[in-house]
Amino acid sequence: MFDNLSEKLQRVFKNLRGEGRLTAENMESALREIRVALLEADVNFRVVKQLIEAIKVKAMGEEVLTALSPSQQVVAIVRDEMIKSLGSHESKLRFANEPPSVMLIVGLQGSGKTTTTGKLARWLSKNGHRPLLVSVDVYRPAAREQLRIVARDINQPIYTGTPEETAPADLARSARKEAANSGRDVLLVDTAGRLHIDDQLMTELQQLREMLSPVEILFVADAMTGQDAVKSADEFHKRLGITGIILTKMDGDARGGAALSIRQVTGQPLKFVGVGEKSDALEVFYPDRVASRILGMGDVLSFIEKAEEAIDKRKAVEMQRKLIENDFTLEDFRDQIRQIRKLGPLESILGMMPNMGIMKELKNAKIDEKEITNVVAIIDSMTPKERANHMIINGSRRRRIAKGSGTSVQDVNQLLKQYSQAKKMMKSFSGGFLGKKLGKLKLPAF
Ligand SMILES: Nc1nc2c(ncn2[C@@H]2O[C@H](COP(=O)(O)OP(=O)(O)OP(=O)(O)O)[C@@H](O)[C@H]2O)c(=O)[nH]1
Ligand SMILES: [Mg+2]
Repeated sequence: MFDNLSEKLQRVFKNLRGEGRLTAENMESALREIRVALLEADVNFRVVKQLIEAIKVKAMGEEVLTALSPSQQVVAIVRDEMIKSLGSHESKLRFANEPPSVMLIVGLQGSGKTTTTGKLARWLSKNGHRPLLVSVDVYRPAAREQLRIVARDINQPIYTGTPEETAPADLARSARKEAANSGRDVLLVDTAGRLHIDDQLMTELQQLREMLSPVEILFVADAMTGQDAVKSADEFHKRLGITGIILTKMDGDARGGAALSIRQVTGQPLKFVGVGEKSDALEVFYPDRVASRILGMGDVLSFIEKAEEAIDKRKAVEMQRKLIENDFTLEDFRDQIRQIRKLGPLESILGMMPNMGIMKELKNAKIDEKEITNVVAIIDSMTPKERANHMIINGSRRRRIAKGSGTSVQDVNQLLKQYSQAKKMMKSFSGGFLGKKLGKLKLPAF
């Protein structure tokens, strides 16, 4: 996400660095370029105007022009102003004093409401809540079935209604009763979408709001639709009063404009972003991290959070011990590869690393997922003895392993070489400074 915008801004900053000294003139031209980059990223023009004004006032100040490294200061100013327009700090979900907290999920057709309802339920249950789901989309025949499948996949309960309950209000009312009776503290209500905002839909949503007094009315918007997402959020807010926004499909090549404008235009906070189709592809929206990502500074914190969720802590500690005792076998090597895979496709992990925006070459050096599968297959084809001590793997064993894993002897040789190198590298890590650092992060030093 934000690749293009991020690249353009980095170019502006790089040019500024090349200038050596900042003058009113080169600042003007940098600001012009930043403005164009933002507009091209589909950021709302009023928001661009405000941003540029604020950046200008600060960047043209005496302090910056005489500072030692003015270009860095400009980066910092742009970042600060971006954070401001993104909302300054994360905006937590609200909960009712008396459960169940009802949350209405609303938005236009296909924006990702049903998918997001499932993601939210998963997120809530991972964060100590007990959600119940219900779909009140009675118009599209498959809609309720879709949420039922989503709920089953994430292993969360859903209220499916009785044959008599054919109206949204009836379904919602019974679902709330069910939540209260079964000790569920959050009721997520997936609503119907329309191609355009129409009166019938709005009336229905207003009725649901009156009846349920939701603590949250979350507007789900498709980031790929850029300014249209901002416009419809604004209109929903005027007619219904939304309490937060979830931007979906941020994994696509959305230009970032919606993220940068939606808060300013609606006055309502972004709470989450959707970054994929799977149920775990939901991230809490942190303005400072997103601003860093836009400016190509990476998002190391999101990465660490993701890693911590995926990596089995107990295993990580055990791995640490093995590293220190230099007792790291091929079996451990395989485990580590598996754990890293749990983080998701390697490309999306790389995208979160600092500077990856600029290091296009690295991204283009396509990471071969198949190669990883091969590595696991090769190690699987070894005997436990071989895994414990790679030194015994001679020529005939290598041929057998290649055959067993459907790979070639060269593949086996290469893997053994990689393993020896990793082992050597880890040995030097585990003793020194890096070893301690990695230990703290509980990340396997792969
Ligand atoms: N890549 C990506 N796809 C998403 C994301 N969120 C939703 N989708 C996809 O968007 C499509 C529509 O999602 P739904 O959840 O059915 O949308 P909806 O708003 O419930 O649609 P209606 O009920 O028809 O109004 C599906 O193919 C989802 O997989 C996301 O964050 N990233
Ligand atoms: Mg739906």
